[in-house]
Amino acid sequence: MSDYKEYYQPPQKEEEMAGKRLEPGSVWDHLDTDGDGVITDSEMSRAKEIAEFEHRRKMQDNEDKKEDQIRSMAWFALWGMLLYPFTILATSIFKLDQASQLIADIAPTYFVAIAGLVAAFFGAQAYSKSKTDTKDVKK
Ligand SMILES: [Ca+2]
Repeated sequence: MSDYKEYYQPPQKEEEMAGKRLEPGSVWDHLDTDGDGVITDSEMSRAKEIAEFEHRRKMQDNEDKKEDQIRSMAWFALWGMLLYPFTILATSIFKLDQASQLIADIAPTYFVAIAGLVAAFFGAQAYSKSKTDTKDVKK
């Protein structure tokens, strides 16, 4: 027991006697949800849960927006593909022979590129769908 007394250092400052305190206007003030001036472990863990939930929701929102963006891009590409022959038709109707020739020259490259883009879109869709499906099964 004498060993214990040798190593034990009683708290010196008044602050240490009173326990840990937050500075006035601390950014962690909001963690004290019941306003009793004490941030308990449960208040801490609840704040952490809320933060994680909000983060998850924000990620889902972002994912949603990204999917919408990709979908509208795929539609735009498909419409471009559908309307491409009509631009050739229109330029030849308006006797813009050079323009229609140039557009026709670009066509092979354009169609391959768009087909690749659309294929990548459907591939990515199928891949992410299969991933979420297996996730659901695991649950
Ligand atoms: Ca509290």
